[in-house]
Amino acid sequence: MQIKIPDIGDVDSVEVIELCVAVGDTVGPDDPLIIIESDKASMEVPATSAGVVESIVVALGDSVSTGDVIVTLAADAAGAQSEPESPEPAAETSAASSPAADTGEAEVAATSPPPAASAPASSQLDIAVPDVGDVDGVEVVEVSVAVGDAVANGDLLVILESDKASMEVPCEHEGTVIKVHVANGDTVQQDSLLVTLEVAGGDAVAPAAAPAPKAAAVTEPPVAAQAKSEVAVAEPASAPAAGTPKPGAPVHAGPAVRRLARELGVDLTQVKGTGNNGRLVKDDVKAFVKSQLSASGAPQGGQGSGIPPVPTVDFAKFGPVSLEPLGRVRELGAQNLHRSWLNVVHVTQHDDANITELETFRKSLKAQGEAKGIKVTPLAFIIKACCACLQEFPTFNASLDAQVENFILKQYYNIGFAVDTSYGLVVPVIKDVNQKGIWDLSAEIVELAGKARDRKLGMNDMQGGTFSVSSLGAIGGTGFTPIVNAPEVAILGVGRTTMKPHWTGSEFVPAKMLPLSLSYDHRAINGAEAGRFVQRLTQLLGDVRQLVL
Ligand code: CAO
Repeated sequence: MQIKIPDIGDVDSVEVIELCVAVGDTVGPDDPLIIIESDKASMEVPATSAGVVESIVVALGDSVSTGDVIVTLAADAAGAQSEPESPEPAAETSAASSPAADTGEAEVAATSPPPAASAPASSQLDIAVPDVGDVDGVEVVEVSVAVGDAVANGDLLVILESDKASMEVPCEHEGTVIKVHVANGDTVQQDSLLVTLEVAGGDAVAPAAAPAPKAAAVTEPPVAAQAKSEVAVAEPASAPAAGTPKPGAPVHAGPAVRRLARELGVDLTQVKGTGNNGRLVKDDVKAFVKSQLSASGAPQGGQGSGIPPVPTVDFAKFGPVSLEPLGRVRELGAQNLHRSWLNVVHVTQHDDANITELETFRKSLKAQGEAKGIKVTPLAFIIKACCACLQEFPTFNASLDAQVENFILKQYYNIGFAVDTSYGLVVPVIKDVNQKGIWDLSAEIVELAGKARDRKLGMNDMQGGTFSVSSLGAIGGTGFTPIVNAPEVAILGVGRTTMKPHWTGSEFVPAKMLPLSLSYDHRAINGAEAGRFVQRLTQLLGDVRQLVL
Protein backbone atom coordinates (compact mmCIF):
# COMPACT_ATOMS: atom_id res chain seq x y z
CA MET A 1 0.00 0.00 0.00
CA GLN A 2 1.27 3.44 -0.90
CA ILE A 3 0.81 6.29 1.54
CA LYS A 4 0.66 9.67 -0.15
CA ILE A 5 0.76 13.29 0.84
CA PRO A 6 -2.81 14.41 1.53
CA ASP A 7 -4.34 17.57 0.15
CA ILE A 8 -2.08 20.41 1.24
CA GLY A 9 -4.33 23.02 -0.29
CA ASP A 10 -3.15 26.00 -2.15
CA VAL A 11 0.55 25.73 -1.38
CA ASP A 12 2.63 24.10 -4.11
CA SER A 13 4.84 22.07 -1.86
CA VAL A 14 5.81 21.52 1.75
CA GLU A 15 9.01 20.35 3.32
CA VAL A 16 9.62 17.00 5.00
CA ILE A 17 10.92 18.00 8.44
CA GLU A 18 10.78 14.72 10.27
CA LEU A 19 10.76 11.01 9.47
CA CYS A 20 8.98 9.18 12.29
CA VAL A 21 9.53 5.62 11.08
CA ALA A 22 12.26 3.45 9.61
CA VAL A 23 12.06 0.59 7.13
CA GLY A 24 10.93 -2.51 8.96
CA ASP A 25 8.92 -0.64 11.60
CA THR A 26 5.48 -1.94 12.38
CA VAL A 27 2.89 0.81 12.45
CA GLY A 28 -0.73 0.97 13.44
CA PRO A 29 -3.51 3.08 11.98
CA ASP A 30 -2.91 6.77 12.80
CA ASP A 31 0.73 6.27 13.71
CA PRO A 32 2.67 9.23 12.35
CA LEU A 33 4.91 8.43 9.38
CA ILE A 34 6.41 11.80 8.56
CA ILE A 35 5.91 15.44 9.49
CA ILE A 36 5.67 18.06 6.80
CA GLU A 37 5.75 21.79 7.21
CA SER A 38 4.71 24.79 5.18
CA ASP A 39 5.62 28.29 6.23
CA LYS A 40 2.49 28.42 8.35
CA ALA A 41 1.88 24.99 9.77
CA SER A 42 3.25 21.58 10.55
CA MET A 43 1.31 18.50 9.62
CA GLU A 44 1.67 14.91 10.54
CA VAL A 45 0.97 12.34 7.84
CA PRO A 46 -0.30 9.21 9.56
CA ALA A 47 -0.59 5.61 8.45
CA THR A 48 -4.15 4.79 7.62
CA SER A 49 -3.90 1.13 8.42
CA ALA A 50 -1.60 -1.25 10.23
CA GLY A 51 1.41 -2.60 8.40
CA VAL A 52 5.15 -2.82 8.13
CA VAL A 53 7.13 -0.02 6.52
CA GLU A 54 8.50 -1.47 3.31
CA SER A 55 10.19 1.62 1.92
CA ILE A 56 10.47 5.31 2.64
CA VAL A 57 10.43 7.27 -0.56
CA VAL A 58 11.22 10.70 0.87
CA ALA A 59 14.11 12.10 2.88
CA LEU A 60 14.51 14.92 5.34
CA GLY A 61 14.43 18.25 3.58
CA ASP A 62 12.58 17.00 0.47
CA SER A 63 9.85 19.18 -0.98
CA VAL A 64 6.66 17.22 -1.52
CA SER A 65 3.26 17.98 -2.99
CA THR A 66 -0.25 16.61 -2.78
CA GLY A 67 -0.35 13.03 -3.99
CA ASP A 68 3.37 12.31 -3.72
CA VAL A 69 4.10 8.83 -2.41
CA ILE A 70 5.99 8.94 0.87
CA VAL A 71 5.95 5.42 2.28
CA THR A 72 4.93 1.95 1.16
CA LEU A 73 3.42 -0.37 3.72
CA ALA A 74 3.09 -4.13 3.63
CA ALA A 75 0.55 -6.04 5.70
CA ASP A 76 2.31 -7.01 8.92
CA ALA A 77 3.12 -10.56 9.94
CA ALA A 78 0.18 -10.64 12.33
CA GLY A 79 -2.04 -10.31 9.33
CA ALA A 80 -2.86 -6.66 9.64
CA GLN A 81 -5.18 -5.71 6.87
CA SER A 82 -5.63 -2.63 4.88
CA GLU A 83 -8.57 -0.53 5.69
CA PRO A 84 -11.39 -1.33 3.43
CA GLU A 85 -11.38 1.97 1.71
CA SER A 86 -8.59 3.40 -0.35
CA PRO A 87 -5.07 2.08 -0.90
CA GLU A 88 -4.02 5.73 -1.03
CA PRO A 89 -5.58 6.89 2.17
CA ALA A 90 -4.32 10.39 2.72
CA ALA A 91 -4.95 11.81 -0.68
CA GLU A 92 -7.99 9.71 -1.34
CA THR A 93 -9.57 10.49 1.97
CA SER A 94 -9.03 14.11 1.39
CA ALA A 95 -10.61 14.05 -2.02
CA ALA A 96 -13.42 11.78 -1.06
CA SER A 97 -14.45 13.41 2.15
CA SER A 98 -13.84 16.90 0.96
CA PRO A 99 -15.45 17.01 -2.41
CA ALA A 100 -14.83 20.71 -2.54
CA ALA A 101 -11.16 20.48 -1.73
CA ASP A 102 -10.05 21.50 -5.17
CA THR A 103 -12.49 24.30 -5.54
CA GLY A 104 -11.71 27.38 -3.61
CA GLU A 105 -15.30 28.53 -3.63
CA ALA A 106 -16.79 25.40 -2.16
CA GLU A 107 -14.13 25.27 0.54
CA VAL A 108 -14.78 28.87 1.39
CA ALA A 109 -18.44 28.16 1.60
CA ALA A 110 -17.72 25.37 4.05
CA THR A 111 -15.42 27.39 6.25
CA SER A 112 -16.96 30.84 6.27
CA PRO A 113 -19.73 32.20 8.32
CA PRO A 114 -22.67 33.14 6.16
CA PRO A 115 -21.95 36.37 4.31
CA ALA A 116 -24.92 38.10 5.85
CA ALA A 117 -23.57 37.47 9.33
CA SER A 118 -19.94 38.15 8.62
CA ALA A 119 -20.15 41.16 6.36
CA PRO A 120 -22.67 43.60 7.68
CA ALA A 121 -22.92 47.02 6.07
CA SER A 122 -21.22 48.60 9.05
CA SER A 123 -17.78 47.76 7.60
CA GLN A 124 -17.18 45.30 10.39
CA LEU A 125 -15.71 41.97 9.48
CA ASP A 126 -16.03 38.84 11.57
CA ILE A 127 -13.28 36.26 11.46
CA ALA A 128 -14.52 32.80 12.37
CA VAL A 129 -13.05 29.38 13.00
CA PRO A 130 -12.47 27.57 9.71
CA ASP A 131 -13.26 23.96 8.99
CA VAL A 132 -11.26 21.94 11.50
CA GLY A 133 -12.24 18.49 10.28
CA ASP A 134 -14.12 15.97 12.33
CA VAL A 135 -12.87 17.00 15.74
CA ASP A 136 -15.37 18.11 18.37
CA GLY A 137 -13.63 21.29 19.39
CA VAL A 138 -10.30 23.01 19.22
CA GLU A 139 -8.58 25.04 21.86
CA VAL A 140 -7.53 28.65 21.50
CA VAL A 141 -3.89 28.48 22.50
CA GLU A 142 -2.71 31.90 21.52
CA VAL A 143 -4.52 35.16 20.86
CA SER A 144 -2.03 37.31 19.05
CA VAL A 145 -4.05 40.54 18.84
CA ALA A 146 -5.83 42.88 21.24
CA VAL A 147 -8.61 45.42 20.78
CA GLY A 148 -7.21 48.49 19.10
CA ASP A 149 -4.43 46.67 17.24
CA ALA A 150 -3.97 47.61 13.61
CA VAL A 151 -3.65 44.46 11.53
CA ALA A 152 -2.60 43.84 7.96
CA ASN A 153 -2.92 41.05 5.50
CA GLY A 154 -0.95 38.03 6.76
CA ASP A 155 -0.81 39.09 10.41
CA LEU A 156 -1.44 36.28 12.84
CA LEU A 157 -4.73 36.60 14.76
CA VAL A 158 -5.19 33.39 16.71
CA ILE A 159 -3.63 29.94 17.02
CA LEU A 160 -5.95 26.97 17.44
CA GLU A 161 -5.00 23.53 18.49
CA SER A 162 -6.67 20.15 18.64
CA ASP A 163 -5.10 17.19 20.36
CA LYS A 164 -3.11 16.60 17.21
CA ALA A 165 -2.69 19.90 15.51
CA SER A 166 -1.78 23.53 15.56
CA MET A 167 -3.28 25.94 13.09
CA GLU A 168 -2.68 29.63 12.61
CA VAL A 169 -5.57 31.88 11.70
CA PRO A 170 -4.12 34.80 9.82
CA CYS A 171 -5.75 38.06 8.81
CA GLU A 172 -6.45 38.69 5.17
CA HIS A 173 -7.56 42.29 5.47
CA GLU A 174 -6.18 45.55 6.66
CA GLY A 175 -8.06 46.99 9.57
CA THR A 176 -8.36 47.49 13.31
CA VAL A 177 -9.36 44.90 15.88
CA ILE A 178 -12.55 46.09 17.55
CA LYS A 179 -13.51 42.93 19.38
CA VAL A 180 -11.73 39.76 20.44
CA HIS A 181 -14.33 37.06 21.08
CA VAL A 182 -12.08 34.42 22.55
CA ALA A 183 -9.41 34.04 25.21
CA ASN A 184 -6.60 31.56 25.72
CA GLY A 185 -7.99 28.22 26.75
CA ASP A 186 -11.44 28.64 25.19
CA THR A 187 -12.77 25.71 23.24
CA VAL A 188 -14.27 26.72 19.93
CA GLN A 189 -16.02 25.01 17.05
CA GLN A 190 -16.15 25.61 13.35
CA ASP A 191 -17.73 29.02 12.66
CA SER A 192 -17.25 30.30 16.24
CA LEU A 193 -16.38 33.98 16.11
CA LEU A 194 -12.77 34.79 16.88
CA VAL A 195 -12.15 38.44 16.09
CA THR A 196 -14.11 41.35 14.66
CA LEU A 197 -12.26 43.87 12.53
CA GLU A 198 -13.18 47.31 11.40
CA VAL A 199 -11.90 47.49 7.88
CA ALA A 200 -11.02 50.68 6.13
CA GLY A 201 -13.87 51.69 3.79
CA GLY A 202 -17.24 50.04 3.46
CA ASP A 203 -16.38 48.42 0.17
CA ALA A 204 -13.87 46.15 1.84
CA VAL A 205 -16.70 44.18 3.34
CA ALA A 206 -18.67 43.69 0.22
CA PRO A 207 -19.90 40.12 0.46
CA ALA A 208 -17.95 39.02 -2.56
CA ALA A 209 -14.64 40.22 -1.20
CA ALA A 210 -14.48 40.18 2.55
CA PRO A 211 -15.16 36.92 4.32
CA ALA A 212 -14.34 34.49 1.57
CA PRO A 213 -10.60 34.99 1.27
CA LYS A 214 -10.31 35.08 5.05
CA ALA A 215 -11.93 31.74 5.45
CA ALA A 216 -9.86 30.24 2.67
CA ALA A 217 -6.73 31.49 4.31
CA VAL A 218 -7.49 30.17 7.72
CA THR A 219 -7.74 26.66 6.42
CA GLU A 220 -4.09 26.70 5.49
CA PRO A 221 -3.06 23.96 5.19
CA PRO A 222 -6.57 23.03 4.07
CA VAL A 223 -7.90 20.50 6.44
CA ALA A 224 -11.46 20.46 5.25
CA ALA A 225 -13.36 17.49 6.55
CA GLN A 226 -10.54 14.97 6.40
CA ALA A 227 -10.76 11.91 8.53
CA LYS A 228 -7.21 10.79 9.12
CA SER A 229 -5.01 13.57 7.93
CA GLU A 230 -7.33 16.25 9.04
CA VAL A 231 -5.28 18.66 11.03
CA ALA A 232 -1.76 19.88 11.14
CA VAL A 233 0.28 18.24 13.82
CA ALA A 234 3.17 19.97 15.37
CA GLU A 235 3.86 17.88 18.41
CA PRO A 236 2.76 14.91 20.46
CA ALA A 237 -0.75 15.18 21.80
CA SER A 238 0.08 15.45 25.46
CA ALA A 239 1.21 18.74 26.83
CA PRO A 240 4.11 18.87 29.23
CA ALA A 241 3.28 20.10 32.67
CA ALA A 242 4.21 23.70 33.20
CA GLY A 243 7.43 24.01 35.08
CA THR A 244 11.02 23.16 34.50
CA PRO A 245 11.64 22.34 30.86
CA LYS A 246 12.92 18.89 30.15
CA PRO A 247 15.40 18.43 27.33
CA GLY A 248 14.07 15.86 24.91
CA ALA A 249 10.54 16.13 26.28
CA PRO A 250 7.66 16.77 23.88
CA VAL A 251 7.40 20.39 22.88
CA HIS A 252 3.95 21.94 23.04
CA ALA A 253 4.07 24.86 20.64
CA GLY A 254 2.41 26.05 17.49
CA PRO A 255 4.04 26.70 14.14
CA ALA A 256 4.47 30.42 14.72
CA VAL A 257 6.33 29.80 17.96
CA ARG A 258 8.43 27.12 16.33
CA ARG A 259 9.26 29.42 13.45
CA LEU A 260 10.31 32.18 15.83
CA ALA A 261 12.42 29.69 17.77
CA ARG A 262 14.11 28.53 14.60
CA GLU A 263 14.83 32.09 13.56
CA LEU A 264 16.39 32.85 16.95
CA GLY A 265 18.20 29.52 17.21
CA VAL A 266 16.29 28.57 20.37
CA ASP A 267 15.96 24.94 21.41
CA LEU A 268 12.31 24.78 22.51
CA THR A 269 12.95 21.85 24.83
CA GLN A 270 14.88 24.30 27.01
CA VAL A 271 12.06 26.84 27.24
CA LYS A 272 9.46 26.93 29.98
CA GLY A 273 5.91 27.35 28.68
CA THR A 274 3.59 29.79 30.42
CA GLY A 275 0.54 29.18 28.25
CA ASN A 276 -2.29 26.85 29.07
CA ASN A 277 -1.05 23.44 30.18
CA GLY A 278 2.52 24.64 29.89
CA ARG A 279 2.18 25.50 26.25
CA LEU A 280 4.92 27.65 24.75
CA VAL A 281 3.94 31.07 23.46
CA LYS A 282 6.05 33.58 21.61
CA ASP A 283 6.72 35.60 24.74
CA ASP A 284 8.28 32.51 26.33
CA VAL A 285 10.77 32.28 23.49
CA LYS A 286 11.59 35.97 23.74
CA ALA A 287 11.95 35.77 27.52
CA PHE A 288 14.24 32.76 27.12
CA VAL A 289 16.46 34.64 24.69
CA LYS A 290 16.62 37.61 27.07
CA SER A 291 17.53 35.38 30.00
CA GLN A 292 20.24 33.68 27.97
CA LEU A 293 21.65 37.01 26.95
CA SER A 294 21.83 38.29 30.50
CA ALA A 295 23.12 34.95 31.82
CA SER A 296 25.94 35.06 29.33
CA GLY A 297 27.23 38.13 31.10
CA ALA A 298 26.76 40.67 28.36
CA PRO A 299 28.98 43.59 29.19
CA GLN A 300 27.31 46.81 30.25
CA GLY A 301 26.72 48.87 27.20
CA GLY A 302 27.97 45.98 25.09
CA GLN A 303 26.14 44.29 22.27
CA GLY A 304 23.77 41.35 22.53
CA SER A 305 25.24 38.30 24.19
CA GLY A 306 28.62 39.90 24.48
CA ILE A 307 29.85 38.15 21.33
CA PRO A 308 30.90 40.88 18.95
CA PRO A 309 29.00 40.43 15.69
CA VAL A 310 30.96 39.76 12.53
CA PRO A 311 30.67 42.91 10.45
CA THR A 312 28.51 42.75 7.37
CA VAL A 313 30.64 43.33 4.31
CA ASP A 314 29.47 44.17 0.81
CA PHE A 315 31.74 41.63 -0.88
CA ALA A 316 30.46 42.62 -4.32
CA LYS A 317 32.52 45.79 -3.94
CA PHE A 318 35.64 43.69 -4.38
CA GLY A 319 34.58 41.34 -7.17
CA PRO A 320 31.73 39.23 -8.49
CA VAL A 321 29.94 37.04 -5.95
CA SER A 322 27.08 34.58 -6.05
CA LEU A 323 24.79 33.15 -3.36
CA GLU A 324 24.38 29.46 -2.76
CA PRO A 325 21.93 28.26 -0.10
CA LEU A 326 23.46 26.04 2.56
CA GLY A 327 20.58 23.57 2.33
CA ARG A 328 18.56 22.31 5.25
CA VAL A 329 21.05 19.73 6.53
CA ARG A 330 23.95 22.17 6.60
CA GLU A 331 21.75 24.83 8.19
CA LEU A 332 20.64 22.47 10.93
CA GLY A 333 24.19 21.22 11.34
CA ALA A 334 25.40 24.78 11.71
CA GLN A 335 22.83 25.45 14.43
CA ASN A 336 23.70 22.26 16.29
CA LEU A 337 27.43 22.92 16.10
CA HIS A 338 27.02 26.51 17.22
CA ARG A 339 24.84 25.45 20.13
CA SER A 340 27.37 22.83 21.19
CA TRP A 341 30.26 25.24 20.80
CA LEU A 342 28.55 27.83 23.01
CA ASN A 343 27.22 25.42 25.66
CA VAL A 344 29.97 22.87 26.06
CA VAL A 345 33.22 23.68 27.82
CA HIS A 346 35.52 22.15 25.24
CA VAL A 347 38.94 20.72 25.87
CA THR A 348 40.74 18.42 23.44
CA GLN A 349 43.28 15.79 24.42
CA HIS A 350 45.61 14.41 21.74
CA ASP A 351 47.58 11.18 21.57
CA ASP A 352 48.85 8.63 19.04
CA ALA A 353 48.00 4.93 19.12
CA ASN A 354 50.50 2.44 17.76
CA ILE A 355 48.26 0.37 15.48
CA THR A 356 51.01 -1.58 13.72
CA GLU A 357 49.66 -4.92 14.98
CA LEU A 358 46.07 -3.88 14.45
CA GLU A 359 46.86 -3.12 10.82
CA THR A 360 48.62 -6.45 10.34
CA PHE A 361 45.61 -8.21 11.81
CA ARG A 362 43.16 -6.12 9.75
CA LYS A 363 45.01 -6.92 6.55
CA SER A 364 44.95 -10.61 7.47
CA LEU A 365 41.15 -10.38 7.41
CA LYS A 366 41.11 -9.24 3.81
CA ALA A 367 40.41 -12.61 2.18
CA GLN A 368 37.68 -13.44 4.70
CA GLY A 369 36.24 -9.98 4.22
CA GLU A 370 36.10 -10.42 0.47
CA ALA A 371 34.37 -13.76 0.92
CA LYS A 372 31.79 -12.15 3.20
CA GLY A 373 31.52 -9.01 1.08
CA ILE A 374 32.54 -6.86 4.05
CA LYS A 375 35.26 -4.22 3.97
CA VAL A 376 37.04 -3.73 7.27
CA THR A 377 38.62 -0.35 7.93
CA PRO A 378 40.33 0.87 11.11
CA LEU A 379 37.08 2.61 12.07
CA ALA A 380 35.38 -0.60 13.20
CA PHE A 381 38.24 -1.30 15.64
CA ILE A 382 38.22 2.29 16.83
CA ILE A 383 34.48 2.18 17.53
CA LYS A 384 34.82 -1.15 19.32
CA ALA A 385 37.72 0.14 21.44
CA CYS A 386 35.77 3.31 22.27
CA CYS A 387 32.89 1.16 23.46
CA ALA A 388 35.20 -0.77 25.78
CA CYS A 389 36.47 2.54 27.18
CA LEU A 390 32.92 3.84 27.63
CA GLN A 391 32.13 0.74 29.68
CA GLU A 392 35.20 1.36 31.82
CA PHE A 393 34.59 5.12 32.15
CA PRO A 394 30.80 5.53 32.49
CA THR A 395 30.84 9.32 32.74
CA PHE A 396 31.91 9.44 29.10
CA ASN A 397 28.73 7.53 28.19
CA ALA A 398 26.56 10.10 29.91
CA SER A 399 24.85 13.46 29.59
CA LEU A 400 24.54 16.26 32.11
CA ASP A 401 21.06 17.14 33.27
CA ALA A 402 19.72 20.61 32.53
CA GLN A 403 20.69 21.96 35.96
CA VAL A 404 24.20 20.49 35.69
CA GLU A 405 23.55 18.68 38.94
CA ASN A 406 23.52 15.06 37.79
CA PHE A 407 25.11 12.75 35.28
CA ILE A 408 22.56 10.83 33.27
CA LEU A 409 24.48 7.59 32.92
CA LYS A 410 23.33 5.48 30.00
CA GLN A 411 23.29 1.71 30.23
CA TYR A 412 23.49 1.32 26.45
CA TYR A 413 26.38 1.98 24.09
CA ASN A 414 25.30 3.65 20.86
CA ILE A 415 28.11 5.26 18.91
CA GLY A 416 27.53 7.78 16.15
CA PHE A 417 30.05 8.36 13.39
CA ALA A 418 30.28 11.41 11.17
CA VAL A 419 29.65 10.84 7.46
CA ASP A 420 30.66 13.40 4.92
CA THR A 421 27.99 13.67 2.20
CA SER A 422 27.42 16.00 -0.71
CA TYR A 423 24.60 17.70 1.23
CA GLY A 424 26.40 18.08 4.55
CA LEU A 425 27.57 16.22 7.60
CA VAL A 426 25.30 13.58 9.12
CA VAL A 427 25.88 11.31 12.09
CA PRO A 428 24.22 7.89 11.91
CA VAL A 429 24.32 5.88 15.09
CA ILE A 430 25.39 2.25 15.53
CA LYS A 431 23.25 0.83 18.29
CA ASP A 432 24.43 -1.56 21.02
CA VAL A 433 28.07 -1.57 19.95
CA ASN A 434 28.92 -3.63 23.04
CA GLN A 435 26.95 -6.53 21.54
CA LYS A 436 28.62 -6.42 18.12
CA GLY A 437 31.87 -7.74 16.74
CA ILE A 438 34.19 -6.31 14.08
CA TRP A 439 32.33 -7.94 11.17
CA ASP A 440 28.97 -6.61 12.32
CA LEU A 441 30.38 -3.16 12.95
CA SER A 442 32.17 -3.05 9.59
CA ALA A 443 29.03 -4.09 7.74
CA GLU A 444 26.96 -1.51 9.62
CA ILE A 445 29.43 1.29 8.96
CA VAL A 446 29.24 0.63 5.22
CA GLU A 447 25.45 0.27 5.30
CA LEU A 448 24.80 3.43 7.31
CA ALA A 449 27.36 5.49 5.37
CA GLY A 450 25.69 4.33 2.14
CA LYS A 451 22.25 5.24 3.42
CA ALA A 452 23.59 8.62 4.53
CA ARG A 453 25.03 9.38 1.11
CA ASP A 454 21.81 8.23 -0.60
CA ARG A 455 19.75 10.39 1.81
CA LYS A 456 18.00 7.29 3.03
CA LEU A 457 18.67 7.58 6.76
CA GLY A 458 15.58 7.48 8.94
CA MET A 459 15.17 9.34 12.21
CA ASN A 460 15.84 6.15 14.08
CA ASP A 461 19.22 5.78 12.36
CA MET A 462 20.35 9.12 13.78
CA GLN A 463 18.94 9.02 17.29
CA GLY A 464 20.03 7.68 20.63
CA GLY A 465 23.77 8.19 20.34
CA THR A 466 25.84 8.20 23.52
CA PHE A 467 29.27 9.04 22.04
CA SER A 468 30.54 10.02 18.60
CA VAL A 469 33.54 9.38 16.41
CA SER A 470 34.62 11.66 13.59
CA SER A 471 37.17 9.97 11.36
CA LEU A 472 39.11 11.99 8.85
CA GLY A 473 41.62 9.15 8.58
CA ALA A 474 40.91 8.42 4.95
CA ILE A 475 41.37 12.09 4.11
CA GLY A 476 44.34 13.22 6.19
CA GLY A 477 45.42 15.35 9.10
CA THR A 478 47.44 14.83 12.24
CA GLY A 479 44.88 16.11 14.72
CA PHE A 480 41.88 18.38 15.05
CA THR A 481 39.39 19.54 17.65
CA PRO A 482 36.05 17.85 17.02
CA ILE A 483 33.01 19.58 18.49
CA VAL A 484 31.18 17.53 21.10
CA ASN A 485 27.82 16.36 19.78
CA ALA A 486 25.81 17.72 22.75
CA PRO A 487 24.08 16.49 24.84
CA GLU A 488 26.79 13.84 24.59
CA VAL A 489 29.88 14.75 26.60
CA ALA A 490 32.73 13.50 24.43
CA ILE A 491 33.73 12.82 20.85
CA LEU A 492 36.79 11.17 19.33
CA GLY A 493 38.48 12.72 16.30
CA VAL A 494 40.64 10.38 14.22
CA GLY A 495 43.45 11.54 11.94
CA ARG A 496 45.45 9.71 9.28
CA THR A 497 47.76 6.85 10.19
CA THR A 498 51.39 7.60 9.37
CA MET A 499 54.59 5.62 9.75
CA LYS A 500 56.72 7.13 12.51
CA PRO A 501 59.81 6.12 14.48
CA HIS A 502 58.64 4.58 17.73
CA TRP A 503 60.98 4.18 20.75
CA THR A 504 60.59 0.72 22.30
CA GLY A 505 62.85 1.48 25.25
CA SER A 506 65.95 0.21 23.52
CA GLU A 507 65.58 1.17 19.90
CA PHE A 508 63.55 3.08 17.36
CA VAL A 509 61.31 0.93 15.20
CA PRO A 510 58.96 2.00 12.41
CA ALA A 511 55.37 2.02 13.65
CA LYS A 512 51.99 2.90 12.23
CA MET A 513 50.75 5.68 14.45
CA LEU A 514 47.09 6.70 14.53
CA PRO A 515 46.41 10.27 15.74
CA LEU A 516 43.52 10.54 18.20
CA SER A 517 41.88 13.74 19.44
CA LEU A 518 39.35 13.41 22.25
CA SER A 519 37.21 16.51 22.81
CA TYR A 520 35.21 16.47 26.02
CA ASP A 521 32.91 18.66 28.07
CA HIS A 522 35.09 19.86 30.91
CA ARG A 523 31.99 20.41 33.06
CA ALA A 524 31.45 16.64 33.05
CA ILE A 525 34.96 15.27 32.72
CA ASN A 526 38.18 16.47 34.19
CA GLY A 527 41.53 16.38 32.45
CA ALA A 528 42.89 13.42 34.41
CA GLU A 529 39.86 11.32 33.48
CA ALA A 530 40.23 12.28 29.84
CA GLY A 531 43.92 11.42 30.01
CA ARG A 532 43.11 7.98 31.44
CA PHE A 533 40.41 7.41 28.81
CA VAL A 534 42.77 8.21 25.96
CA GLN A 535 45.56 6.18 27.54
CA ARG A 536 43.27 3.14 27.75
CA LEU A 537 42.08 3.70 24.20
CA THR A 538 45.63 3.72 22.84
CA GLN A 539 46.37 0.54 24.83
CA LEU A 540 43.36 -1.25 23.36
CA LEU A 541 44.14 -0.14 19.83
CA GLY A 542 47.77 -1.13 20.38
CA ASP A 543 46.69 -4.65 21.34
CA VAL A 544 43.21 -5.40 20.05
CA ARG A 545 43.31 -8.89 21.56
CA GLN A 546 42.32 -7.17 24.79
CA LEU A 547 38.99 -6.30 23.24
CA VAL A 548 37.90 -9.91 23.46
CA LEU A 549 38.83 -10.33 27.10
N1 CAO B 1 44.44 6.28 8.48
C1 CAO B 1 44.78 5.84 7.26
N2 CAO B 1 43.90 5.28 6.41
C2 CAO B 1 42.61 5.18 6.82
C3 CAO B 1 42.20 5.62 8.08
C4 CAO B 1 43.18 6.20 8.93
N3 CAO B 1 42.86 6.64 10.14
N4 CAO B 1 40.89 5.39 8.17
C5 CAO B 1 40.50 4.83 7.04
N5 CAO B 1 41.54 4.70 6.22
C6 CAO B 1 41.54 4.13 4.90
C7 CAO B 1 40.66 2.91 4.83
O1 CAO B 1 41.29 1.76 5.31
C8 CAO B 1 40.38 2.84 3.36
O2 CAO B 1 41.52 2.36 2.70
P1 CAO B 1 41.46 1.05 1.79
O3 CAO B 1 40.35 1.30 0.81
O4 CAO B 1 42.82 0.97 1.21
O5 CAO B 1 41.15 -0.05 2.73
C9 CAO B 1 40.28 4.31 2.97
O6 CAO B 1 40.94 5.03 4.00
C10 CAO B 1 38.87 4.83 2.81
O7 CAO B 1 38.13 4.55 3.98
P2 CAO B 1 36.58 4.91 4.01
O8 CAO B 1 36.40 6.37 4.12
O9 CAO B 1 35.92 4.24 2.86
O10 CAO B 1 36.06 4.16 5.30
P3 CAO B 1 36.15 4.56 6.83
O11 CAO B 1 35.54 3.40 7.51
O12 CAO B 1 37.49 4.94 7.26
O13 CAO B 1 35.22 5.83 6.99
C11 CAO B 1 33.30 7.22 6.90
C12 CAO B 1 33.85 5.80 6.72
C13 CAO B 1 31.83 7.17 6.57
C14 CAO B 1 33.48 7.65 8.32
C15 CAO B 1 34.08 8.18 5.98
O14 CAO B 1 33.88 7.80 4.65
C16 CAO B 1 33.70 9.62 6.14
O15 CAO B 1 32.66 10.10 5.66
N6 CAO B 1 34.57 10.38 6.82
C17 CAO B 1 34.40 11.82 6.98
C18 CAO B 1 33.94 12.16 8.37
C19 CAO B 1 33.93 13.64 8.56
O16 CAO B 1 33.58 14.40 7.69
N7 CAO B 1 34.34 14.07 9.74
C20 CAO B 1 34.45 15.46 10.03
C21 CAO B 1 33.30 15.82 10.87
S1 CAO B 1 33.50 17.39 11.61
O17 CAO B 1 33.25 18.38 10.39
